[in-house]
Amino acid sequence: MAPALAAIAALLSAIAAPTHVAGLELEFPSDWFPVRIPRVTREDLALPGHEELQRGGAPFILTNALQSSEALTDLTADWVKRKFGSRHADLYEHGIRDTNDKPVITSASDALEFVENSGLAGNGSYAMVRLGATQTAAVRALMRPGYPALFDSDWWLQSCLHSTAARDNVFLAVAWSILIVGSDSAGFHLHWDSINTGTFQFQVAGTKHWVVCDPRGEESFYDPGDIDAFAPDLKAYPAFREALTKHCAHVAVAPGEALFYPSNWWHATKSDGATLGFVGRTVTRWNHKDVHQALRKRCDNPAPRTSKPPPKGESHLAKPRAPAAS
Ligand SMILES: O=C(O)CCC(=O)C(=O)O
Repeated sequence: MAPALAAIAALLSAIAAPTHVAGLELEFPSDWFPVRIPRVTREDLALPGHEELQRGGAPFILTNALQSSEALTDLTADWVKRKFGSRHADLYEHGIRDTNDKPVITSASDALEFVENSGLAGNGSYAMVRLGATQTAAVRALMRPGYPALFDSDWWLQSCLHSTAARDNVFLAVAWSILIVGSDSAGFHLHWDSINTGTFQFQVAGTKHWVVCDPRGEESFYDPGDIDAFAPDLKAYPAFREALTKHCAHVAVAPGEALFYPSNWWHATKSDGATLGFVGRTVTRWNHKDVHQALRKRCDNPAPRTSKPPPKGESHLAKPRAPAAS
């Protein structure tokens, strides 16, 4: 074949070939997920030219987030049980596939035990252990050196909430800081996080797949929980093709890495193997006014967080629903 024809044939076959995601047996058409999320080291992040990332203005992956820290060896499910076993955890027995998956509130020990056993049975479940300010500090201590300044907004909370008890209340009420333990294939449906913070997740164990979508495309995202972002039903949700081909990224975050995304970015996840992550929220120059407003609004109008009104006929005496995880 003439070289020009061979080049065109190679190009056409590259365009037609689906992108194979190892491990999860996921295959995506090659025109999906055009958004690129930069991968940077801690050293890169500090360099001039990375100001937008340093300030939390765009998503990125920190590739050596846990390098030389104790977290990779010491922050295990057993450590979580030993340190925080008697704290409350939200157990999602089937993961969080849509907004109907509600948590069972139980002890962290029982939740982690459930997740371990569900992994052995081949089912994806999630345990989320909400941490107060003191527990968060204990986890962060395992992540030094090199904990990025962007992921620490204690200074902001301390300037508004003067006691540890008040900060703990906010931490627990809005899931400011959580340990999230999943079994293979556990995931979270496509959604955005409440109260407008930026969010980061350190991947401590296992690999987690993420679909991360720019909110400028949210007209095509439908409602949180409608779409399985890893296997979307484009017949039922045709506008989501626009999301897939223009506004979303797919990334796999490996142990030792951390993903950051700014406020309002939509995201969905799937665990590849057993996973353990440390999730935190953060306040940046882009979002601090909105976070302040959102927290005030919650204090002025402390209503239960339900995305939908109760079905007709549901008794007002029905068991209250636990708040959603994020
Ligand atoms: O880790 C996950 O599976 C999802 C976490 C998440 O979506 C969140 O923290 O908002």
